[in-house]
Amino acid sequence: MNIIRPLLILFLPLATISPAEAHAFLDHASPRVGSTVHPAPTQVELWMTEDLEPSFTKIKVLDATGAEIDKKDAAISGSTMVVSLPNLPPGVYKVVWKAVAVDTHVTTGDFTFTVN
Ligand SMILES: [Cu+2]
Repeated sequence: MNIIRPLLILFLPLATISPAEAHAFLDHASPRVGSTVHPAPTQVELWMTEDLEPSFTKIKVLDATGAEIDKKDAAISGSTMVVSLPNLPPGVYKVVWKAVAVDTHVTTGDFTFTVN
């Protein structure tokens, strides 16, 4: 038991991130997470770590009041999702995403970017 316990602690984290359990997480985004950009972007694009199930994957861009300001034309292809933006005045915007990987696992996340 004295030997087995440390071994379990060592190998458990490796088991939970095996490829079969891979979920779609955000790899990188344009505009970049937390960035300040000028001029205002015309779209937000997310590159995920896994291929996405288009019918259930969602991306929204919200203004500081929480109102959705994207053009609701989200397009999902492979592991990327993109949505168009109107002319954005300076301010802080929040990107909210829900990704359903082709293995049906759901992940969600959000980040902000600033237009100045
Ligand atoms: Cu998964």
